[in-house]
Amino acid sequence: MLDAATLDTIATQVAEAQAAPHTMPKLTDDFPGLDVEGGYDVQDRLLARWSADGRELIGYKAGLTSKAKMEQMGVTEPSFGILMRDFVDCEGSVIPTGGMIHPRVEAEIAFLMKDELAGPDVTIEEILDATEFVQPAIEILDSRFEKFKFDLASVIADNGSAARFVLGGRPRRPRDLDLRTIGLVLERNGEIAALASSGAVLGHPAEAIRMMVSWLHSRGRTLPAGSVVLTGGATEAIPVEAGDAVFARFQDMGEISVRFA
Ligand code: 0L1
Ligand code: MG
Repeated sequence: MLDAATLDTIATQVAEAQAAPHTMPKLTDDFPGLDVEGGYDVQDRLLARWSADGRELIGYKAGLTSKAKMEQMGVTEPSFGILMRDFVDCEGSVIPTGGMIHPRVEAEIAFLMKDELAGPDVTIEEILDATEFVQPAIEILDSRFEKFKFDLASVIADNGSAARFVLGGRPRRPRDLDLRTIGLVLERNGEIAALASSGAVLGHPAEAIRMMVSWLHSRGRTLPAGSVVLTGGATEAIPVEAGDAVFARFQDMGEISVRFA
């Protein structure tokens, strides 16, 4: 376990790599004592700094929740991260890549919560009861690690590679859909880049929220009413560059498009 001063130093390195985007070696190279809990301690420090700067926490992301993503990244458990209001882009936006290192996109199902969830063991039924809407999302990831070489502790400290996200399509009541079998198609420049079913996310995307609430509980927190939750990409993440147009189709939930400039 790392001491508070070392965790502060890591948080400074991560915050700088995110703010004036540049790559860094995976954090465990320089800080071999960094473990998963330490990664979340770094996230807490990022949140404290961003909140002090007037930035607003609006929700949480689960990442690495599908087998495809776990295999792509060489990890065996999901990660969680924080979502700030200034990460949001509007549907149809033109997103500048200038402020990113190596952006990648993934299609995921977002949950908009109407009630708080708390405790070590909420059920899928309780999660569906607490959900106002489910909605299509595109997450734009930007890992700050050189050549995508990282481990779970490092990626957690980098807030799960969070950069931007877009909500779109049609908000739907969660019980009006079978959330295990929604087909997702991710297109880049008119070509199909990835296909998946929503059940690729832990069998049911609400399972990512079940694990998230348990993680929040372990850190003395809850999932507040009003939160946006990204449940994790069902496919692997697809690289994008300036000029690319990305279109994500979600069965019975509508579509989202974004362009990169
Ligand atoms: O949202 C996520 O699945 C987190 C992924 C973290 C690793 C990556 O940069 O792909
Ligand atoms: Mg994601």
